[in-house]
Amino acid sequence: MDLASGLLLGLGGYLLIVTVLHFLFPESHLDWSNINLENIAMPEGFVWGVATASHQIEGDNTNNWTQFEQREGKEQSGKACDHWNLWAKDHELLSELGVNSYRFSIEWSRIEPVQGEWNEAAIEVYSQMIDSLIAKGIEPMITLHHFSHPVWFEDLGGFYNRENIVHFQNYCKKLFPYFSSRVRKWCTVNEPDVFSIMGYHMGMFPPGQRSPIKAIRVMKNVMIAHGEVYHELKQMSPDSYIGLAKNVTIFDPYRRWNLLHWLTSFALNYIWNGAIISALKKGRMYGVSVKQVKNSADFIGLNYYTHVLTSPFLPQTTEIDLPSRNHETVTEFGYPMYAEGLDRASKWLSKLNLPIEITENGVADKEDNLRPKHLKRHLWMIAKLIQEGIDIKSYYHWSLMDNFEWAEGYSMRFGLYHVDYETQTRTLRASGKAYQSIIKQHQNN
Ligand code: IFM
Repeated sequence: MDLASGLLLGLGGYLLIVTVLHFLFPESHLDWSNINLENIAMPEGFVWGVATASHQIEGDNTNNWTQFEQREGKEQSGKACDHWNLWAKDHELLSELGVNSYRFSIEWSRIEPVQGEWNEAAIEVYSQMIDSLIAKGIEPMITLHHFSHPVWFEDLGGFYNRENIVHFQNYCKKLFPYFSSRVRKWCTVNEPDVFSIMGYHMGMFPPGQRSPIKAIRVMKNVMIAHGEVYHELKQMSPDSYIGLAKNVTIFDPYRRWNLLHWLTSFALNYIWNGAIISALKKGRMYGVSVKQVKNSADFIGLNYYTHVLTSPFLPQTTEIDLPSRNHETVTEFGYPMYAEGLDRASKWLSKLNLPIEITENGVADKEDNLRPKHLKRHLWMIAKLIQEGIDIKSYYHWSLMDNFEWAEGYSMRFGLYHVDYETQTRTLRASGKAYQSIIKQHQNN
């Protein structure tokens, strides 16, 4: 074969591969102008919720995050939404919205501020919160670890050291019996993927490290912690409904004709998503056994925000606009609004044969220009998925109110309620009214 024929053959083979990939892994985009977003119909029994997390709203915490904020000279979380004092009023906001479930997290650093010393007063406050929700007809869903933990745990090396997992187990086992007769729904951990990649590879979360190898080790350990806690809590209360909240970010090749972009997307999809699914399904992750993770969930929580267009030049920070398709709207966080990805993420998670709870979905949008449309597109997508037979039980909007958005501080506003941090006034946004009215329509049907 001469050089020209060889080159032609190579080119033909390359084109064949990218064409096959293109059709095997389509990146769906809908023409939203032809879709009636005013007609969202969820089945009876669908759960309407909102979500928050302790460190983002409570205020005056002392944990790995406050330590990091000070050490790195970041914006301080400070009083946040002062929810620790204002929670009863915030529960009224939940009633005003009409939600029938509320996902929030318990701050481990309040429960066990010093290793082995339990703060009964803090447990009592959470207990009162639970009673208040139940009295309002709002079912609590509790997250046990949402990015923040005690300083002593961080100083021991946190989830980087496998031998520290037992401390997380002790905290969960201590807390659970106080609430398990009143609370059925539990998330062990929130977003093991974001927690480990942002903290150990991107350096934007505590402990601010930059090593992909460390990030993978931490993700594996967090999943082991989830598995251990799942089995222990199920033994204590078999009727509990326990899962974890998984952030599914979809990685699509930026240039669909570029094999390197495809390869990057496959690698990232595996590291971020595939490894966790494999852990839950097969008890294996990154080529090693994590047997306690196999079958360790009664549901899978899906936190869905966007897709990321990949090339080998990966961004090393979230503080830039990521690439997007020309027709896509870029949100304030710098990533595109892509409700079609919720369809793809849910169908892909449905391989686990578990009920799906949409434990988070929302958008940073100060002026609330995009949020009403964002909310309706995602709800429309869920209704479609349910009609197609995907077992989605609930939708928890992120977030009830503006709050401390981690590395981005207070600059990103995700709330259905606007928060004035000076006066701690909450004001319902147009998107909040839209959600309220969709919930009401369903209650009247
Ligand atoms: O605010 C976060 C939340 O804590 C975890 N999931 C994504 C949200 C928005 O970025």
